[in-house]
Amino acid sequence: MSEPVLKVFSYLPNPRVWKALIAADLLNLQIEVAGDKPSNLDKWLWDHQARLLEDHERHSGNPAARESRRGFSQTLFKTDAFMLAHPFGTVPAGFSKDGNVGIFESNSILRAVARLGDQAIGLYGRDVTEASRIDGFLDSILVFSREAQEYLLAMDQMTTYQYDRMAEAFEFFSAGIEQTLQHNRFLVGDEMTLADIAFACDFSQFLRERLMQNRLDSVDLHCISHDAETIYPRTFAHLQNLSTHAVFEKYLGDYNAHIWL
Ligand SMILES: N[C@@H](CCC(=O)N[C@@H](CS)C(=O)NCC(=O)O)C(=O)O
Repeated sequence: MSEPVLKVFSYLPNPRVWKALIAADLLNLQIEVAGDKPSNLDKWLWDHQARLLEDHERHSGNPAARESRRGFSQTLFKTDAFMLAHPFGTVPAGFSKDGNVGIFESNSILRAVARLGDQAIGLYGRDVTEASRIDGFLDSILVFSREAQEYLLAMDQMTTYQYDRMAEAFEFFSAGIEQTLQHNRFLVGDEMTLADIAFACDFSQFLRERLMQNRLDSVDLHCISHDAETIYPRTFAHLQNLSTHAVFEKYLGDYNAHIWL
């Protein structure tokens, strides 16, 4: 087996990590992944040499102890070196293999993998304009997934404001994906690229809202994507095709099984 080209620390499993792992498999590269289930990440030292903390290290006087910012509610233990490498203090946290450079934002970790791989495979496009178009999709996917993150985290105290924002973001994003799939087999042209990988992982994560309908019942709201297959058939067919691709299936497993029931 070849040497890992990057290291990633995260809660696991995490669709945002799958992006990099899928790309790495397609490029025949290795990534070293460390982490634990979300509720255990407060037991870890967040660092390029992440490790489980000893019980006596887990106290508020530890210089690494920091208030969590987004998606966590516990005190987290992030070293100064981690914060230098990852100014926003988030996971997934990518690192160059020597640990000296932090790569943050899952789409940028994905880009890093593609840049480290064989360009002839075309995952990051065939020329500068294609690569820029892929970047455009990655940016749109990030905007969508940021809204989805806020929405999914608010599930137990949903407000009309939050719900309406998500509904609008979902409509805007899905309409764009549907539009482009009228002309291409993949999001950019007729070959799979980083755009398809990020789309599959982030769109799938948003669609977990369908498994949370009971939490919306109390505020008389219907999950936003119900019936979306009929409005955006190409988008859902694309997700289904990608989900059954052997490399995607390796990481997504039955994550999307609830969609095709
Ligand atoms: N858009 C980012 C999202 C990363 C993010 O927001 N991660 C959250 C967990 S979902 C985090 O690490 N929070 C750390 C904290 O709460 O301090 C990505 O795709 O990497």
